[in-house]
Amino acid sequence: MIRSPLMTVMVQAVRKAGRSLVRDFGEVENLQVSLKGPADFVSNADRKAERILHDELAKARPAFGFLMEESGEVDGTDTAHRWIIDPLDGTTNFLHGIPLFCVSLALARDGVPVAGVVYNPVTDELFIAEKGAGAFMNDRRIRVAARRNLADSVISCGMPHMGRGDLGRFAREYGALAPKVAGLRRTGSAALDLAWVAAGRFDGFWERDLSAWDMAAGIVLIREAGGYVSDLDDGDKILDKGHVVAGNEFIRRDLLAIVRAA
Ligand code: 2AM
Ligand code: CA
Repeated sequence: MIRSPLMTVMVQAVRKAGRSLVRDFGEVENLQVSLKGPADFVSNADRKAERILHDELAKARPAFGFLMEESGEVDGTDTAHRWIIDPLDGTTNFLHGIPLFCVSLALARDGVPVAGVVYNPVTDELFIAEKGAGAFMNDRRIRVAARRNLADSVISCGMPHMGRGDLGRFAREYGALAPKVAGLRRTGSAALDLAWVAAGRFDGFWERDLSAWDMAAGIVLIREAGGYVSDLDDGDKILDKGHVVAGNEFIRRDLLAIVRAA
């Protein structure tokens, strides 16, 4: 496949950040001895990866703005274009030596995500999509799964923890879905979940209380993989509202109906 100049820039930046994360991931196990050590080490790994992404992207497109998990917003002179960056999605997994985390990078044009890259540097799986150009994993075209029935579907989700979110509501949603699906999963990385829906590994996904950087790249991936993604009010304000439901046409619709009724 031929990558656009924009996608080439994005992939280079994400791979460079990924190399830094993998080096640090290799050190995590050695740090498990002290309690505070690993957390500090991981937030340092996170900031280092973000700096790499920022510097690479600023060099290639000096006018674009930024929205970054660690450093917040940086306005660009080009007000239409903004990078949305999560340098390490799945931080808790990283901290625990679980190889389920990724770099998530999106470009938004006038607030709408138009290009997305999700990269798991441990498995070297690179998910990329640009509006109108399809979605790919390691240069092979990906599509959302074709299953039409929840009963055959594996659905991923995010759950409230550490006192955040509405645990009671999540318990009702989970309770309503569990008897109706082939399997429920929770990986700990929303960006990876969305990429896996795009690749047809998960049939659907829903989560509340997310941030724009967890979802922006995944939204492009799902849409370009022929899938559907909305907020939990069945609208388009995913990034503003911070909740999301995704799947193919049928699974997203049925998943949304059950979650909303729960
Ligand atoms: P993170 O790994 O970058 O923190 C898992 O349910 C998802 O929730 C992950 O994408 C994770 O992103 C995100 N998450 C975890 N803790 C969070 C917090 N305190 N605030 C917002 N999102 C969080
Ligand atoms: Ca995140």
